[in-house]
Parts: sequence; structure tokens; C-alpha cells
Amino acid sequence: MLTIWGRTNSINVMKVLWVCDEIGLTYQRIDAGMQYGVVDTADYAAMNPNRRVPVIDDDGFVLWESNTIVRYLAGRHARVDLLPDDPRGRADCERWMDWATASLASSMTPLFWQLIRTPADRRDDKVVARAAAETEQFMAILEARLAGRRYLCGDHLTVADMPVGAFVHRWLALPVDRPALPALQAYYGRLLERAPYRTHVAHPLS
Ligand SMILES: N[C@@H](CCC(=O)N[C@@H](CS)C(=O)NCC(=O)O)C(=O)O
Repeated sequence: MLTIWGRTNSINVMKVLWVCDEIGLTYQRIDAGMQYGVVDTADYAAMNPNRRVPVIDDDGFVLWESNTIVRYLAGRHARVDLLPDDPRGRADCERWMDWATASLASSMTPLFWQLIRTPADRRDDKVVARAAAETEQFMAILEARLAGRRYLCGDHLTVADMPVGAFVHRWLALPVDRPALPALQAYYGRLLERAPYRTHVAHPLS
């Protein structure tokens, strides 16, 4: 039995639900985090001392860190289309996953929180402007990468698309000015053709 803890409007939970549906896994999901609490309990801290979502329990194997969970599930179910088994193909995917967390998130997280989860009268315009400008630079990197590619690491979906594709939806849904990025827009269109992406990621922002 696979159990997933995490609220559905968490970007890190979305990736895990997305990969589960791509693989065709059945699971139970337990609401946790923010208004649901749960993360404050001792039982939860025993699973994840960071008290963050998501966490999974896969037949007794407990794991946290969303990108790691995505790779684990793809690997456990031998989905070499999603998680290449050659070192270079795998490293290419992992590089974009790490980049999404280490770089893209550093501007997208404040931008999202300011514009979606902070009341308008408490927003910091300087933070918004800086985060929007930085995000535009990261999206230009993605635009260059996606030119001539259907997906981030080639002609089919891989684990690399899960963190990056989740941020792409958020950016395109945010009320910010955006330059025209045709390759990125076409990539988003391809992601939207996938039912798991529509089901778990492409939601109104909350
Ligand atoms: N690096 C962690 C970050 C986890 C994280 O920060 N999760 C956020 C939601 S996106 C969280 O738990 N926030 C507190 C809460 O929901 O109570 C991962 O990728 O799993």
C-alpha cells in the first residue's frame, strides 16, 4: 500500500501525485500541511523531522523530499522511460530537477507567495519586482532548452518535467507580465494534453 501525506495545492505534493498517475499507481492520500495540520504531530515528525509535505509510506518504506520520491517511484516501477537507467541520461534529468529546486524555486516561491498567498495590502512590491525579473531569466533558460525538444530531456516525458512543469504552470497562471516564449508555451500545451498534469497540476492557484 502506498500512502501519500500532503495537501493538493502544494507544488511538491503535485509532482508526486503526477508521477503516480503517469505510472498508474493506486494510493491513498492524507491531507496534511497548512490548514490541515498533521505535520505538527509527533507521529508525523517521526516520519519527516522537517515537518513538511509530501511524505510517502510505500509498504513500510518512508520517504520525504519530493524530487527523491518522484525518482524512487519511477525507479521502483522500472519506468526507464521516466527515469533513464544510463548514467548520462539520468544525470541530465536530475540536473533539471536540482535546478528547479535550487534556482527556479528561489524566485518562484516568493513570487507565488506574494501574489497568491499574501493579501494585496501586505505585499512588498520590491520583492515582487525582483522575483518576477529573476524568474524571467530562469524561464529564458528553459525557453532555450526547449527549442526543438518536445520535453525537457528529449522526445518524451521524464522525471525532469515534473518539478519544472509544475513551476511552468504556476508562472503562466500568475498575474505577471511575461515575454513571449513560444517553445515554453508549446511545452505547456503538450503537458496540458496529459490527464495526470491536468488533474494534479494545472489548477487555479491557491
Ligand atoms: N524540499 C522539500 C520541500 C517541502 C516543502 O517545503 N513543502 C511545503 C509545501 S510545498 C510545506 O510542507 N509547507 C508547509 C505546510 O504545508 O504546512 C520537498 O521537495 O519535498
